[in-house]
Amino acid sequence: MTQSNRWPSGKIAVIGFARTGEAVARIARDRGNEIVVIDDHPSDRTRARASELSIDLVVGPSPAELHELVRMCSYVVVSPGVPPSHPIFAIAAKSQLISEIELAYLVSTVPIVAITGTNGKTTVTTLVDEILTISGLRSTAAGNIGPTLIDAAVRDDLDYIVAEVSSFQLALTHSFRPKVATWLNFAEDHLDWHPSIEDYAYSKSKIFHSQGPEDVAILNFEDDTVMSYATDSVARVVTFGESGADYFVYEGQFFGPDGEELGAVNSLARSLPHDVENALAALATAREAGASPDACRAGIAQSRVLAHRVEYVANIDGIDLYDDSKATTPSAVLAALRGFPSVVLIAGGRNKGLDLSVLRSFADESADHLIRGVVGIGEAGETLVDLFHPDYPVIVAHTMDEAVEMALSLAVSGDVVLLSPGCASFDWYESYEQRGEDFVRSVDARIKRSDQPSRREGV
Ligand code: UMA
Repeated sequence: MTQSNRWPSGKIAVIGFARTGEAVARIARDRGNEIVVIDDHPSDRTRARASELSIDLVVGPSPAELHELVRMCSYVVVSPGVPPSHPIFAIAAKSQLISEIELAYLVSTVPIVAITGTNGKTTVTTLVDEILTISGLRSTAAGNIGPTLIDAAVRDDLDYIVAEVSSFQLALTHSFRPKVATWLNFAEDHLDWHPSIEDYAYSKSKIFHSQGPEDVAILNFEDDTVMSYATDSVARVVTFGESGADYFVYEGQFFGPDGEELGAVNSLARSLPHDVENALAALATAREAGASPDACRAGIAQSRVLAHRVEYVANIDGIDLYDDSKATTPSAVLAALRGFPSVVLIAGGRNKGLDLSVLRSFADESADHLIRGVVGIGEAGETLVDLFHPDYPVIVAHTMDEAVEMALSLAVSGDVVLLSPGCASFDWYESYEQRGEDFVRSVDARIKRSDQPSRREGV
């Protein structure tokens, strides 16, 4: 196996033993490093997995114990879900603290294409990987989707790794250097983790920090925050956007900088405004990584709507129901709302410290998009309802079944009922996937009860 000579020697500490921690511990141990693995609140599954791998888990050490444990470590790899208030951030030296993607970069021998942004990361990462594969390049998607980045990075049978990377992971990088780095967009998010919106933006911008002149930095031409980092880039800057950018749309076709045609907008599985933007970003990224125009066109034609992202569920009495459970920020909800003329919105959940009032402003200011009513769910349900009351019909629901029922009672034929929560799912569910599945289950149950024709295929 080709080995990168950047892999560190010495002892490695791992904080958090879930997906990230397990991959790091396993690979570091295989490479001969001494490891110390710490988890503050291990689940039964976590404990069982540690014992299966013969890893001694240190559970909930005190700050003094933690200090002793990490004192002699060359690196402390912190899982993304460990918050900045964790004592490790005061105990370890800045140079010791890294994320799994930094370690993955140190071990990797193949170029990394990295994609970040507030919304659309998984969709774009998936499409880039597909286009590169159609081009005949050996590629895999990794990071938040598929295997962890470090699991992909130790493989020696790839030409490219296409990685979806989050601000939590980028925050703890020192030398992470993607060959092609794409920043899709920026909106308020994760303010329960980042101390400020500026810190969140700075963490995202770290995707470009270690790039060199032979690398490519791809930025959204229509996003002022993203573009404000263009001048700092040492890499070759490439932009995407409806018009005026290197990759653009003209008369329903996607084009690249040399005027090459990269596919038709109407060949996309769905072409809501954010679908077009995501496709353009994916085309720019794949093309700059070496994909052929033919592969770009084929990739666009084969693209599909990913689960829980404005996914069509069913029609009940002339009302289309969509599952957009993946929308965990208000900006993602706005992107979905822009796709429909008339919506009853089911929203709420655990707010990540974000300003939900932008939803009300959108409803008031957007002449082309009617918000027929709002059903509030979860911890933020009351807040949402208060935001819209008394000018819009609003109800708080206490279960997903109630939410579906109430939304249908507010909607009229031709409307869309959209589950697009704008919040995390962890108040009622373990994940946004589980929340979306519960919505679909509830819609199915409603159809069965009313003896409707069964669900039809997506439109
Ligand atoms: N833990 C502690 N101490 C703490 C907090 C947590 O020990 O103070 C422990 C927990 O007990 C648990 C472990 O840390 O055992 C959890 O770590 P984690 O939350 O980082 O979970 P992982 O399974 O390692 O998943 C992480 C990413 N999680 C987060 O970003 C919150 C996954 O992204 C990612 O897929 C995975 O690494 C591999 O790269 C999830 C995500 O929602 C899917 N990401 C956000 C998003 O997509 O919007 C950014």
